[in-house]
Amino acid sequence: MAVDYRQMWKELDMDLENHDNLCNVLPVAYTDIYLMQKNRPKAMEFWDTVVGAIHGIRPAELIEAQKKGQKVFGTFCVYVPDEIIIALNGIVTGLCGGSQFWVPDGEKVLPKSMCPLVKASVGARLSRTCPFFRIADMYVGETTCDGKKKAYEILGKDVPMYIMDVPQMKRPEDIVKWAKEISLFANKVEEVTGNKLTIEKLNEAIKIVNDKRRAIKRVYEARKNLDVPISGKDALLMMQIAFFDDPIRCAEMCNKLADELEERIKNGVSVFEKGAKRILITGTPMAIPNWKLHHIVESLGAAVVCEEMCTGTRYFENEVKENCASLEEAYLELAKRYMKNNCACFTPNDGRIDDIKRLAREYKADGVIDVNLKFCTIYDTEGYFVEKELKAAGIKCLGIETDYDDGDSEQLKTRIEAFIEML
Ligand code: BJ8
Repeated sequence: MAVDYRQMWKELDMDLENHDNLCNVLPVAYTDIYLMQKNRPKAMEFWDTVVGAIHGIRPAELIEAQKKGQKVFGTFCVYVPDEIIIALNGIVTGLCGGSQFWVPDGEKVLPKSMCPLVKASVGARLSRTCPFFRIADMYVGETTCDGKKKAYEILGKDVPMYIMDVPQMKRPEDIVKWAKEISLFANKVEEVTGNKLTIEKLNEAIKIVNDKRRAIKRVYEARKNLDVPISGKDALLMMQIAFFDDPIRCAEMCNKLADELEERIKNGVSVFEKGAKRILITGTPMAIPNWKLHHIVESLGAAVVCEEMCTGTRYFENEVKENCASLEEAYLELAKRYMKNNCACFTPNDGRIDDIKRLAREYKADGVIDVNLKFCTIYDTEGYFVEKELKAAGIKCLGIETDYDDGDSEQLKTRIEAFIEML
């Protein structure tokens, strides 16, 4: 029997009427985009259940944990080290908004010429229609792009907000600075949770997060195979939910999915027609429920085999050294790992171009789509190098700009179809 979460949402002071509007659109979109796919891995049933009650199951778990004294930290970026929060018995939940539904509420306080991810995140909070934004005891922001920095000032008027100062370059002194910033963050999380950080606890948390990375990596490894055992859409969904789920359960479910995919590979099972063109997508992150581009690409018969983005390889590649001897060593090791993320907010950011070329090779991509969320200046500008360098390497690339609205879907379809035909 379906559980009724209305009382929980009421207690979270959500706008129930408006939330109903959101709840009415999601299942229709999910059925069209996900459930109509043929030959999906059976293990995806877990993610179907999660999405089926996305504002119910996990929020209820978080509230239960809060009743037992745990604190929930909402984050917006893959530079924030989950390990610190987990080591202090806190819970991490992603907060990036991926739905057009929240954009108009964001636009009430933000310029229209801001990226939809920021507008949707602020809109989700201000419209009181996302339980995760209601539950989090503290939001953790970071100094990445200008839009986020300014939006955090607005959110910070509404909820307790802590900002991590991310360096803009990757010189050795920047890594040391980031290690210091991580130690300051640890102090803050200690204060909020009332717990004391020890190296034993931090080592345990490092292992938990590495295990999660390894499990997700197994799923991605399976996508390198010529018979692709999982659609890009399903892999993206697994990634998106990883930002919200309990890390141990996440690893368990991803490993289970990977087992099935490896079995499929042995049996030559593919979810795509033979000869389907293989596409690597790079660019700005795709927060749930932003499935737009994957859906368009795969509806045209091509296979998305990899995402070089924060909802993709940047989330799980590179592990943190385990079994550190002291907190200082662990902070430095965390800093080293997190600074291997290649976000366009860094200058220079050549590592990202190298990654795209490497991943295109590893995943045997026939072409790359560089996607930019409208008004994201940093990724838009970096697109110049992405296209130039890929061209020089003989890799076909299509640069596109889009947002959460479906208004440009037909136009995108035409461009992407022409690109796929040309591959
Ligand atoms: S590490 S990509 S998660 S900052 S799309 S809000 S950059 S204007 S999300 Fe990001 Fe961290 Fe970088 Fe990843 Fe700004 Fe661009 Fe919007 Fe963006």
